[in-house]
Amino acid sequence: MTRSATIALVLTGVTLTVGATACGGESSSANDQTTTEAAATESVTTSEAGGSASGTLKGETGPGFTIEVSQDGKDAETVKAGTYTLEVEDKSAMHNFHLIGPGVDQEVTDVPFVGEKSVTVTLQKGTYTYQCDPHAASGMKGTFTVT
Ligand SMILES: [Cu+2]
Repeated sequence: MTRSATIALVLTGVTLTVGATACGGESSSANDQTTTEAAATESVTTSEAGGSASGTLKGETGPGFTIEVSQDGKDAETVKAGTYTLEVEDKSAMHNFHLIGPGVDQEVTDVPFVGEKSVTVTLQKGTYTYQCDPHAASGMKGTFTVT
């Protein structure tokens, strides 16, 4: 009995010490730091997205030997730099949709794929080429300029 009583006291002491430490300044300051960092990261991300143009681009490949990228229903020729949702509609198992340009080299849909896929792309100033790889040499490609 004496031995288990001692163990119980020791355990209680350890628990109290840990509890006191956790409730002390260390814990709350750690929480404050975490909150501050998270808030900072969020605001940076938001201001970057808000500061540049952003929106949606639509890509279409197939069903014939045609490929295009449009913005607001018009053929995309000039697009502002920023982060975009690129929605690609692949209408044929013969074609793919591949976007190549500064910082981007992405095959959004592969050749056998048919259907829709959405990806996020960050466009920088320069010229981007979208193409169907198997048929790019026969003209199944286009470009747009990012300003
Ligand atoms: Cu093709």
